[in-house]
Amino acid sequence: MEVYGVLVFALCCMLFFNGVEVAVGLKRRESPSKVSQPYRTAYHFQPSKNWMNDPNGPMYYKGIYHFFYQYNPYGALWGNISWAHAISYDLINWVHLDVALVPNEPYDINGCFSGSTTILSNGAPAILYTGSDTKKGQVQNLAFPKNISDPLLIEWVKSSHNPILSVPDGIDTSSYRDPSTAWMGADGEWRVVIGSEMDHHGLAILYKSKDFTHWVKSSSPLHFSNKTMMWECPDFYPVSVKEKNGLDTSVEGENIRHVLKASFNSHDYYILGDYDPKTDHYNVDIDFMDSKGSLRYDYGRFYASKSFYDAEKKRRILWSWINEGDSESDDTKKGWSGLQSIPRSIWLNEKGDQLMQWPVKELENLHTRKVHLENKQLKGGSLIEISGITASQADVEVTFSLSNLNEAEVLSSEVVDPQILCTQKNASVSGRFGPFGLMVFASEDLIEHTAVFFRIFKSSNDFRVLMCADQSRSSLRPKVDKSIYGAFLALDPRLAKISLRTLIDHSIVESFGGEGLACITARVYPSLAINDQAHIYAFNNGSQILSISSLSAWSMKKAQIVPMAKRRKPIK
Ligand code: DQQ
Repeated sequence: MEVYGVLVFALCCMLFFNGVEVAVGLKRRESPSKVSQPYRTAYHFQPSKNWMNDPNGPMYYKGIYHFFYQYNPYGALWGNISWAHAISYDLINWVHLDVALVPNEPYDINGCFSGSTTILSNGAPAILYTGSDTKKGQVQNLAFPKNISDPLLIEWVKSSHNPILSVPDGIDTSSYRDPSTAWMGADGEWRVVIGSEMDHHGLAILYKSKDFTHWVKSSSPLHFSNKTMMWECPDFYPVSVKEKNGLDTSVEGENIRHVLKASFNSHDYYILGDYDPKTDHYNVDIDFMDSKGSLRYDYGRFYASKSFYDAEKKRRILWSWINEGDSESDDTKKGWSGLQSIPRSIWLNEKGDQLMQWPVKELENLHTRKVHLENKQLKGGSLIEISGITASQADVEVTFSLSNLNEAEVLSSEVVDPQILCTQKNASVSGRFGPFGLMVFASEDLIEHTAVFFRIFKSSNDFRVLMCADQSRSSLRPKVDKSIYGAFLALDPRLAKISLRTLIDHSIVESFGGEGLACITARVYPSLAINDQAHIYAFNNGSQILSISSLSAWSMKKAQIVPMAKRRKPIK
């Protein structure tokens, strides 16, 4: 096994990767500028500086998780788009490696755009990515590891066949990108979809290949929609209807349904359906933007996501780009832009009509000081502080129990946009059951706070649970985004308690309602409630009494996300 020698830096720490010793140089952290950095996160993935957007090609290979992402090595704004690369043993602590793909060929000189990895039949990985060529036209390219016995996969070689695909007739060269992970069909041929737009309709163009290099376009796309524009970053994968375990992308058989995700309108939407691997026909239940409703991975900031199958732990993991809600000049000042979500396990719910999401279990290894309380009454108009933990760097899980639900407010209309409802009835608007939930990044005087909360409504013979993330008072700074987000939780509050898990990390508030039924991610930029000036409260601003059946909150340790020191040549 290869051991990499290192140049010695002033501070150096070693991470041990199952016997592969990776030397990590903790060079004195270069602050991109002299500005203070209250918004850098402690346990969400981010590079030490510069621009980051889409997650690309996550995979598990020879005992190591690999993560690539769209990156500008030279600045805090989008540009010079390259594939940066990091590795991990637990999806939480990471070592940054050399950039894997840089735009240096005529077929990608204007950017190595998004794409995916596929583990081929011989066990070796391949990258399919979009290149922006000399004329800024989009083409598809292929790259392979230089040395497949290197578990770190440090060097990647672009195929001499590149570009392996050019835009088909009828498609604009600027609307042809983001190849998915490939899967194998019933005939033993590979399939891949590419995001596109035709006649102002979003579509996933389907290609087939016997050798992964020569691809033939199928006569029909895998799917298209006349209710959306361009689809970016399509993802297509099987889910089990019987168990929470994830499935490898090529798995077929009984008790399997397929998810198609497309990124458009600044959100990640998904649909469920049955895929026939013989005909490539995909028969969907409820289509994108249907009047019956649209499913989204996350109802806040969450875009260009990508999933992968973790063969080690038999689960499907979802990553997503969480962009900034401040201005470009703020990003230039702070020297960086963009976060990744905490990797989430995803699986089909028991009813089979939506996905569930939960932070990967490994995150709990960062739990440190814990506070816990049970059976605590919260009268109408009251709040309690969750003290004793680091409020700017925490993981909070709370379950509320309610009684006398017949007293709930009546929701007059059946079809209501949850975001509009959360905006009309924000955290300061008192109701009956709700708003109740958590106030995070709260200043002592509560002038600043971000509220993640619920409201219960009665409709004709049903109940509806609304989940909101209200950023309207998240900052005294005038020019940062203060949207209010909303989603309905598909649960019956007569049968289930209402739970909320919120990951709080300096400028991100990632919330999971109803044990993962709905997620809302917010980016906030408090000016008072930063670092040890931040507080967390559980609150009830409704008139009805309710109780906290259980609340556990932990301070979170900082994840190790560190650059690899410059290596000398590998020592055998
Ligand atoms: N970002 C990439 C594109 C993709 C977009 C460029 C989505 O490949 O369509 O950085 O955020």
